[in-house]
Amino acid sequence: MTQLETAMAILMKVFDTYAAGEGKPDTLTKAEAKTLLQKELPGLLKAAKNQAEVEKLLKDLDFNGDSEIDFSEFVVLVAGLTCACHDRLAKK
Ligand SMILES: [Ca+2]
Ligand SMILES: [Ca+2]
Repeated sequence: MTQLETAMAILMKVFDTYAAGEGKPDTLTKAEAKTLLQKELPGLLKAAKNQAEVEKLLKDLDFNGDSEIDFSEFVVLVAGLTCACHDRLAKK
């Protein structure tokens, strides 16, 4: 696989691993989403000032309002963070 294909496969694997924890196997409940953020994006959680900000982030991610994060909603988060990091690196 190419590097980008590998990156996409990892993205799917990470999501599936955490989504399988409880409830539906193809979506993240709030608890699953929090675990994913804690384990995979600790820097983002550190950047959030408090618990309320984390809650708001999770709520904002849930575009269709079903209280779960599906893969497309998760990808929006990753894409947004990737853009933010890329902008920062590009400016250096
Ligand atoms: Ca689940
Ligand atoms: Ca949702």
